[in-house]
Amino acid sequence: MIAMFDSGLGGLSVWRAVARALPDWPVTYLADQAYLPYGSKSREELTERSLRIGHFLHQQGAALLVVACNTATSAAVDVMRRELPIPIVAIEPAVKPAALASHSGRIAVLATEFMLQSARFRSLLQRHAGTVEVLPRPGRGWVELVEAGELDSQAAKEKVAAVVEPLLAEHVDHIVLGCTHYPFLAPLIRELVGPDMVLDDPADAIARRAADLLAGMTPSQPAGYRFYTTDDPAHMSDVLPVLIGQPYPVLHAGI
Ligand code: DGN
Repeated sequence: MIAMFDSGLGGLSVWRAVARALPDWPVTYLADQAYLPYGSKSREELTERSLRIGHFLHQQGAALLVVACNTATSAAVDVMRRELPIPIVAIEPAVKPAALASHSGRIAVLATEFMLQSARFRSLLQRHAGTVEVLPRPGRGWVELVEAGELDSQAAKEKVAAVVEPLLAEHVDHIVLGCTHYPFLAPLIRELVGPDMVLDDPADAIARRAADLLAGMTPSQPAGYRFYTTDDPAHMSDVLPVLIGQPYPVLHAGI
């Protein structure tokens, strides 16, 4: 089985891509909603949660772990790779493809405060931004909107505009969606930026990487999707159809 986790429901933007690319594989998704938001936690807390979740999912039979949370990657991916006996595919903001493709030489990266202040993000910029100027911007309030399944409300429009409108005068030609919650707000971003702005979402690249690592392996369980939350399953069940178009039962993980 392919296991995935995020602080909440944002990683479902990666789940969509993985489920599409690997239809024969069962996928188990865990939302650590009892500890959301990750953006305001310490590195120690994020490492502790990521390892606990990784061990839980490994015990459930994971052949591969997808870290569908940029913030968890930035805090804990090295420790996870050392401690967990399964391959790990970890999402990171798509700075490299955006910098390579930018014509204006200016790109924006939207992510959590934690991610934007992390050493891993600085290193990502040093390795891949080249001569491109990078404008880092936190998507304040966006995670909460997606968690509530509020993708089109007046409040959602205002919170998205507060971050995106100031970018319009900055001559950026790419907006990197560096938090897995943000692709669910892409339609609102698109309304503001028009058709020519590129919105970089690494979900499909993550799915391709997972497919490469699993090539030649056969799943030991039948295909199908399982969802866990560390918080109230009723809330996640209500929001799932808004985000992925269909309902699924949600189990509680007491970890
Ligand atoms: N979805 C997470 C990410 O990609 O960084 C973070 C959400 C959060 O908990 N702040």
